[in-house]
Amino acid sequence: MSAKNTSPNSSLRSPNSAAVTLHGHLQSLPSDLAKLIESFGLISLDMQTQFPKYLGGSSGDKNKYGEATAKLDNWANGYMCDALIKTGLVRTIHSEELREPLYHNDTAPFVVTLDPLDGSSNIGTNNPFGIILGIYRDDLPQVGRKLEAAVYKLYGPVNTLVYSVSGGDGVHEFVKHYHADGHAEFLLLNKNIKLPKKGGVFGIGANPADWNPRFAAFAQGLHAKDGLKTRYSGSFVADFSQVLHMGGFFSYPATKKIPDGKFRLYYECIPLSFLCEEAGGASWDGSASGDSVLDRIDNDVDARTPVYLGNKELIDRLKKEMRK
Ligand code: AFP
Repeated sequence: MSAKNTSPNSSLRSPNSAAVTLHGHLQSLPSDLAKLIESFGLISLDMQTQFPKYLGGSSGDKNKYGEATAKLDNWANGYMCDALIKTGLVRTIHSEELREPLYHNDTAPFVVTLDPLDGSSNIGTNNPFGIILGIYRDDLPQVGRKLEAAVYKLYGPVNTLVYSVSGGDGVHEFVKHYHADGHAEFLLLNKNIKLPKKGGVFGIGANPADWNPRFAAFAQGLHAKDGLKTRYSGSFVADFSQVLHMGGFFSYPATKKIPDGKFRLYYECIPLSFLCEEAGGASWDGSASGDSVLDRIDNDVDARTPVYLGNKELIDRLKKEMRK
């Protein structure tokens, strides 16, 4: 069977000058939340102009996971943390690249989780990478269901921002647009995005030789039975963006070597699972109880988790096939 549905449900195009701005779109939200999401967007625009200065491989340091960090990882983390603190809206920052949480202002309304540069191994090859932000009102640890909003930035051929808020009206995508006078702004590109009913692509990390045989059989079926195309970029944000627009499946599974998975529950998996579920998809943390990633309870903010997300029908089928 050949792939039938690889054209995205929603797509990149040039917004017209009457398009809704991110600022305008956020006005229905509580003003503190609107300001934090907008500030994050503006900070990410400033950051991009400086990326070329911080290329050049490894920083020589390791992060709390024992992984070598790139120069751009460390710079992006410092820049984003400083700028978020300056908004006055952030009480605590938990970052993938900070050994300890950054406590700042007891009276500020939000606690955030940050992956300041998701997909660092793509820097050297000029492939896409992004930033992932989770926003909470209460202190962490918390189950993902308590998330107030999730936002991701994707630096691809163009620069996009995708957000959704709890109890809001879906997942919305904005694109960086240059006005005639040269100033840049985010304009609405796709409103209330839903995963297409029939998936188009799938991406799976880790060494296939280490996959659980039942999971390997499921993955083979995605190709052979469902006609999905394989796409794996090395950046969770970029891979998730494909699933969001084209439908399908993404996983970094539990394996023999990494039974707890590789991805970080709070910094990566909760925000992107939240966006997936808000867009009509589903997520699973690999647990026998069949929990969504958003219901996983882990008191360690630095914890890892297996992650499986995408079209609900595929996640349901995977759970069933793993139980056989
Ligand atoms: P960081 O760049 O934030 O360290 O995360 C990268 C990542 O967790 C995720 O974004 C990628 O999809 C994945 O690792 C790539 O892992 P592999 O290189 O093992 O495929």
